[in-house]
Amino acid sequence: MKVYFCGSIRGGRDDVHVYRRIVHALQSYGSVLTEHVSSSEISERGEAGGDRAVHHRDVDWLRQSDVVVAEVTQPSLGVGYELGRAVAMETKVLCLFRPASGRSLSAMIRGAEDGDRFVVKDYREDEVENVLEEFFNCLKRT
Ligand code: 6K6
Repeated sequence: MKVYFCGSIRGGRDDVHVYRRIVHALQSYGSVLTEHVSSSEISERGEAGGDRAVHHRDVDWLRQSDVVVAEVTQPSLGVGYELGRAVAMETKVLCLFRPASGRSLSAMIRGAEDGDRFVVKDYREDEVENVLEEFFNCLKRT
């Protein structure tokens, strides 16, 4: 299974430790095409290389993916864009949001929840492995 993980880069890197934990857990379900998003080597300025190349490579990976998992607590234009593209491709999406952050999730993400292809899950950081296990178990049954 190919998994596309989304997390904020230029939107801010405060949650990179959470991304690392999620990517580590995701690797037990399949191959994570965007492991670099969880790397502390990538700063808010992003990795080296042109923006166009990054965009085209990432959209290509999105097309190849069986499932998209996004950590959406830190708002990010890029993550929102990837989620919109994933919906258009009819790819299964899991959005993970931490209410303990004190933030309020965009209505365009929360409101896209359909309990099937687009799932939004509120969680605490220490629950993330269980949340992913439940999601991938359900995915296997569909
Ligand atoms: C390009 C040139 C210099 O820096 C960059 C940025 N590097 C990126 N590399 C890989 N993926 C990226 C990059 N920038 C954004 N993304 C994708 O968008 C990732 O898959 C993230 O999920 C999402 C983050 O978007 P922003 O808007 O927070 O950066």
